[in-house]
Amino acid sequence: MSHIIFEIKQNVGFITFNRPEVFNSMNQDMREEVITALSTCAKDQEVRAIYITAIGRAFCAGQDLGEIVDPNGPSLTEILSSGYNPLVQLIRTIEKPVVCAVNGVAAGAGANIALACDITVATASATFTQAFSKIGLIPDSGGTWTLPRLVGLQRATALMMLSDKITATEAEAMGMIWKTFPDEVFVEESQKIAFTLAQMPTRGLGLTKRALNSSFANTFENQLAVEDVLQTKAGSTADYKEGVDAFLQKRKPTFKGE
Ligand code: T3D
Repeated sequence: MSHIIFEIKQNVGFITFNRPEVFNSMNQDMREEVITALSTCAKDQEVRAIYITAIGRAFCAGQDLGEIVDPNGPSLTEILSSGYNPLVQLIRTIEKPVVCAVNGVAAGAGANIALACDITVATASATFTQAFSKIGLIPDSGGTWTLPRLVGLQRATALMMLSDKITATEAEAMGMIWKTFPDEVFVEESQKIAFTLAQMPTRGLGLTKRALNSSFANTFENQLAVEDVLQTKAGSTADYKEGVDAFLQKRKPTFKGE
């Protein structure tokens, strides 16, 4: 892999964007590498949480604009159908928690990849911009689905039409991301979230994600039925038994993700 760094440490799959010279904007090879890394994380039992971040001053400036003016490059349709769409689909459907640690500016598809993750945190100096409207495109990578659900229709529309750059603190205040950390403790604090999740009951967390994914399309009654089915599954896991045993025996549980 030449555009990302992928490693597994303490049950966490670390995916680090590594094209700092173009603000980690994505070309086809990079999208494919991210998809491969995510697919590995989905299959590998050792991986119980995923942590996405980047090297350099930016998190990701979205589409590499050099690629779209290349006459031999992929079309807009190909870029979405074989790139950003499967990438964000994987983030949403992998039944393991995905933490995104936004280390700098997140623009265009870069912003919407960050927002597709389960828990998105940012360093205090990071910024977010939808950016698409400034070049005549519409927001993609699931942004038109995700952003209004996070911040409401009015704010999502303004953010998408104006493409204003907002600070991490503003993003936190409007519910776009979970938390902002001071720059000097950002790496440690954001990784702590991933390491914590990786020691929790992985199947229960995965089923929680499945339930949340279905909630927006469901009536209340239908969602109660989803909870019935998924709670039965969670209740059949070894980690559920361990959680209850540990509580009753007044000891710390050891979850194995099974
Ligand atoms: O096929 C399709 O296109 C459909 C899919 C679309 C998905 C999308 O993501 S569309 C949106 C694409 N992204 C953008 O339009 C954002 C473009 N970048 C910016 O607006 C700004 O660079 C930022 C707001 C991200 C950061 O601004 P600033 O002032 O901090 O940095 P800068 O000086 O503009 O950029 C720093 C370097 O990164 C610079 O290179 P240089 O001059 O130092 O050699 C710049 O060219 C490069 N860079 C930044 N963004 C991109 C990029 N290079 C290629 N593609 C980029 N997207």
